[in-house]
Amino acid sequence: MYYFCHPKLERLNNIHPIFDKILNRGHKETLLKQKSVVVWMVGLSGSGKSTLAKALEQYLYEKGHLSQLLDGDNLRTGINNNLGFSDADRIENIRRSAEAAKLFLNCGVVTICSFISPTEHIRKMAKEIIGEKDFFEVYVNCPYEICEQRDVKGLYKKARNGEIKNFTGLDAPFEAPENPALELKTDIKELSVCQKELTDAVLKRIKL
Ligand code: ADX
Repeated sequence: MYYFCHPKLERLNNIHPIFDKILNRGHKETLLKQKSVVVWMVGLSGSGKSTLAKALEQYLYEKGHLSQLLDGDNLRTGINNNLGFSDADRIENIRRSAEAAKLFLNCGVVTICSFISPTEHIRKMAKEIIGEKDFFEVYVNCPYEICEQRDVKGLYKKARNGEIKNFTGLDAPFEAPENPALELKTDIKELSVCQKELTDAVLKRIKL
């Protein structure tokens, strides 16, 4: 269990979750004519996660599928706005985000998550929260040097200049996923090719 950010588990003693709802995930999947899944996009800042995630959301919409995109930068302006980039804060960021993803998953929605999720430990936690069979891990693989050249947000330059601490891949770790369900090498493949590989794999996965 990964509740080490909330050690006071005894607080849960008088809580009575109602998981025996009349309507379950299956009813909602039938309504939406799709199987839900969490597509968990892993990769360095600037690797192309958000671009691919947005393209996937648009594609699914055009095909009549309901999806929800959860993106690190977005959630960090709201539900996670009290968190930074220390190891502990990243763990809490992913814990909350995975719990949010699970709510959408259980509502039958195709949930697209775009987070650096830099370590094996963090991804294992997300996978445990969501459930292994519903966790579709996509590694958006792009070397640090290429992300640094792209530097879409100007963060790599700031990190080099010491203006940002704990920057993933520089002075904070990034461990590549060992066995992702899908790997997209955005440095050597056209974006359109990566997009097609992603949409094909997800469409197959969500067919009722
Ligand atoms: S995670 O490591 O906790 O999974 P998350 O995906 O939520 O990260 O947020 C990453 C985004 O925050 C990056 O795309 C970038 O825009 C921004 N950011 C700001 N500071 C940092 C940092 N020190 N390391 C990485 N990303 C950072």
